[in-house]
Amino acid sequence: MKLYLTPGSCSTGIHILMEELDLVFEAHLVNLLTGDQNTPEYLAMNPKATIPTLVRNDGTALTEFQAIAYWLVRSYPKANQRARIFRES
Ligand SMILES: N[C@@H](CCC(=O)N[C@@H](CS)C(=O)NCC(=O)O)C(=O)O
Repeated sequence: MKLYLTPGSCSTGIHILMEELDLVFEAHLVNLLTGDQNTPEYLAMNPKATIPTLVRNDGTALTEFQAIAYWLVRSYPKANQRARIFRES
Protein backbone atom coordinates (compact mmCIF):
# COMPACT_ATOMS: atom_id res chain seq x y z
CA MET A 1 0.00 0.00 0.00
CA LYS A 2 1.02 3.58 -0.52
CA LEU A 3 0.02 6.42 1.78
CA TYR A 4 0.35 9.94 0.43
CA LEU A 5 0.75 12.27 3.38
CA THR A 6 1.93 15.64 4.56
CA PRO A 7 3.63 15.64 7.98
CA GLY A 8 1.74 17.69 10.56
CA SER A 9 -1.48 17.71 8.54
CA CYS A 10 -4.78 15.84 8.74
CA SER A 11 -3.12 12.80 7.13
CA THR A 12 -1.23 12.21 10.40
CA GLY A 13 -4.13 10.29 11.93
CA ILE A 14 -4.07 7.75 9.10
CA HIS A 15 -0.29 7.52 9.33
CA ILE A 16 -0.48 6.75 13.06
CA LEU A 17 -3.29 4.24 12.54
CA MET A 18 -1.27 2.35 9.92
CA GLU A 19 1.79 2.30 12.18
CA GLU A 20 -0.32 1.05 15.08
CA LEU A 21 -1.65 -1.75 12.87
CA ASP A 22 1.93 -2.77 12.02
CA LEU A 23 1.16 -2.40 8.33
CA VAL A 24 3.90 -2.41 5.74
CA PHE A 25 3.42 0.53 3.42
CA GLU A 26 5.22 3.12 1.35
CA ALA A 27 4.97 6.64 2.70
CA HIS A 28 5.02 9.30 -0.02
CA LEU A 29 5.46 12.88 1.12
CA VAL A 30 3.21 15.46 -0.55
CA ASN A 31 4.42 19.04 -0.21
CA LEU A 32 1.21 21.06 -0.28
CA LEU A 33 3.15 24.33 -0.26
CA THR A 34 4.93 23.59 -3.53
CA GLY A 35 1.85 22.10 -5.16
CA ASP A 36 2.69 18.38 -5.30
CA GLN A 37 -1.04 17.73 -5.02
CA ASN A 38 -1.69 19.49 -8.33
CA THR A 39 0.58 17.38 -10.52
CA PRO A 40 -1.12 15.26 -13.20
CA GLU A 41 0.20 12.09 -11.52
CA TYR A 42 -1.36 13.00 -8.18
CA LEU A 43 -4.62 14.22 -9.68
CA ALA A 44 -4.96 10.87 -11.48
CA MET A 45 -5.11 9.23 -8.03
CA ASN A 46 -7.04 11.94 -6.25
CA PRO A 47 -8.85 14.51 -8.43
CA LYS A 48 -9.71 16.53 -5.30
CA ALA A 49 -5.99 17.34 -4.85
CA THR A 50 -6.06 16.61 -1.12
CA ILE A 51 -4.21 14.40 1.33
CA PRO A 52 -4.47 11.75 2.64
CA THR A 53 -4.65 9.36 -0.31
CA LEU A 54 -4.30 5.62 0.26
CA VAL A 55 -3.49 3.48 -2.78
CA ARG A 56 -4.40 -0.09 -1.94
CA ASN A 57 -2.58 -3.20 -3.12
CA ASP A 58 -5.12 -3.69 -5.93
CA GLY A 59 -4.26 -0.22 -7.25
CA THR A 60 -7.50 1.47 -6.22
CA ALA A 61 -7.36 4.64 -4.15
CA LEU A 62 -9.31 5.95 -1.17
CA THR A 63 -9.25 9.72 -0.73
CA GLU A 64 -11.29 10.59 2.37
CA PHE A 65 -9.95 10.30 5.92
CA GLN A 66 -13.09 8.62 7.22
CA ALA A 67 -13.26 6.15 4.34
CA ILE A 68 -9.59 5.23 4.73
CA ALA A 69 -9.89 4.74 8.49
CA TYR A 70 -13.06 2.65 8.13
CA TRP A 71 -11.54 0.46 5.42
CA LEU A 72 -8.37 -0.12 7.48
CA VAL A 73 -10.37 -1.04 10.58
CA ARG A 74 -12.53 -3.47 8.60
CA SER A 75 -9.64 -4.97 6.62
CA TYR A 76 -7.04 -5.76 9.26
CA PRO A 77 -7.69 -8.11 12.20
CA LYS A 78 -5.77 -6.11 14.78
CA ALA A 79 -8.05 -3.16 14.10
CA ASN A 80 -11.13 -5.37 14.30
CA GLN A 81 -10.05 -6.64 17.72
CA ARG A 82 -9.68 -3.10 18.97
CA ALA A 83 -13.06 -2.12 17.56
CA ARG A 84 -14.61 -5.06 19.39
CA ILE A 85 -13.03 -3.92 22.66
CA PHE A 86 -14.47 -0.44 22.19
CA ARG A 87 -17.93 -1.85 21.41
CA GLU A 88 -17.90 -4.00 24.56
CA SER A 89 -16.76 -1.26 26.95
N1 LIG B 1 -12.43 15.62 3.12
C1 LIG B 1 -11.00 15.38 3.09
C2 LIG B 1 -10.28 16.68 3.39
C3 LIG B 1 -8.80 16.52 3.26
C4 LIG B 1 -8.12 17.88 3.27
O1 LIG B 1 -8.78 18.94 3.20
N2 LIG B 1 -6.81 17.86 3.35
C5 LIG B 1 -6.06 19.09 3.29
C6 LIG B 1 -4.90 19.08 4.26
S1 LIG B 1 -5.43 18.86 5.97
C7 LIG B 1 -5.51 19.25 1.89
O2 LIG B 1 -5.13 18.28 1.28
N3 LIG B 1 -5.48 20.49 1.38
C8 LIG B 1 -5.02 20.70 0.04
C9 LIG B 1 -4.32 22.02 -0.13
O3 LIG B 1 -4.07 22.67 0.90
O4 LIG B 1 -4.01 22.35 -1.27
C10 LIG B 1 -10.65 14.28 4.08
O5 LIG B 1 -11.33 14.20 5.13
O6 LIG B 1 -9.74 13.49 3.84
